[in-house]
Amino acid sequence: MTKTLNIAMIGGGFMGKAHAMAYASMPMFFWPAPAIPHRKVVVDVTDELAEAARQRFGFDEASSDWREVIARDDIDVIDICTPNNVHAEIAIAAAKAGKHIICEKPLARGGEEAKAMLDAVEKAGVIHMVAFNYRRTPAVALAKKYIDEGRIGEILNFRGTYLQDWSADPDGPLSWRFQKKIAGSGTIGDIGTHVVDLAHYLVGPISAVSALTPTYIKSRPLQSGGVDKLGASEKNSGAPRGEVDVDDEVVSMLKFECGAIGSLEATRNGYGRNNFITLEIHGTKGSILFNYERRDELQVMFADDPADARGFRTVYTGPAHPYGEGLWPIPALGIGYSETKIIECYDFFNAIASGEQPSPSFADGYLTELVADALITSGETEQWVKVQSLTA
Ligand code: NAI
Ligand code: 4PW
Repeated sequence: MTKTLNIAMIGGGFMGKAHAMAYASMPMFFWPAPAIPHRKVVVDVTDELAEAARQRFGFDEASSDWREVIARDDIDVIDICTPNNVHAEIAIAAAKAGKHIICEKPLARGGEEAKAMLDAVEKAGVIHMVAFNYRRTPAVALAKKYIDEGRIGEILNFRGTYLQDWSADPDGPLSWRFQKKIAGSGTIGDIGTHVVDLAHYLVGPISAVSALTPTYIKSRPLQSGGVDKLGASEKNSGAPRGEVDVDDEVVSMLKFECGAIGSLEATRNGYGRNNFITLEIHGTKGSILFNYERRDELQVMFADDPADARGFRTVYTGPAHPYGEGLWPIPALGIGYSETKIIECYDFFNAIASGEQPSPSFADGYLTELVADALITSGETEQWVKVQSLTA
């Protein structure tokens, strides 16, 4: 009989929707499931918001008090889907209560908070995961497989981009993503950390950065509600404006511990770009190219191909590739954002069932925060900055 684990999900916004869908779908894709996620309680800031989330996302109960929920004996997993400012407080309380934890990215507002979270989960001995879901795209996991098998040789260069345009309009509201006290940083933490996670996953730890981190739009109209609609909410040029105190864009050169070099670019102000995550990786025996907007495909070039057949080929991910056993029966039926969250849920529940920490764990999330800190410092000083070592 497959075990059932009770989930308390804190935060019923965009990620609340994605995680609730994953809990419902995971056993439908991956069967037998490592455990059945049961949507027990959803928490939001008011009773009204929590009740709306309960009805919409299929939870048994609603609450506006996450502390009370964490203290309950019948909750096995705490899922943190709130803005970044409360990740640490909730995760540390959940660890102390002995709950397994999945926390949305970025893990925290910087290295110091992330370290406190890591210490708490390690002390408690619970399973912990940070929700960098893009590495769960089957084509990205396939790139990792090729790299681990040495199919493209030693990695020389990693180029990663994450380009969007939802914040390019200066009259887009001052949501929590533009406030340092809530988000920690701007583009760096919000989407740059996804690229850092992908770089760490595919190439290994980043050791130094040299970044530029401009803020283009210095003020935005104040927003009434708390939920961030990512530029889709009302634009109100007449409303009182508040200061933007985070970066709009980051462009950085990278050095990796393994000796590879690379670059990272992330912006939310790049008109025409939507969720343009691209990875181009050159090795001594071949190259890999991935574009999330064509996420069923991995472009690969192997240098030992016959001379008359050299060039990038397109591999469509399917049953022969990572996670293919649980997804769709033939390639190119279509992997979506939801599938990355379903796979993430599967890996998290596998970790709980096996007792082995998943990746990315809070340790990985902490390392990513150290790179984010280095990017911020480098942007402020316009100098190369070494990433603090995990063991320092
Ligand atoms: P959102 O603004 O859509 O929703 C946040 C929800 O949390 C709201 O319902 C809000 O009322 C609630 N909330 C705020 N403070 C709370 C508290 N103290 N207790 C209980 N509920 C609280 O935000 P979104 O987009 O869902 O982002 C949440 C987190 O997920 C952030 O850390 C963000 O960086 C991350 N995220 C990750 C994505 C990914 O692809 N992995 C995509 C989007 C967001
Ligand atoms: O984590 C990221 C976000 O905060 C995302 O994956 C996309 O950009 C969607 O929302 C933002």
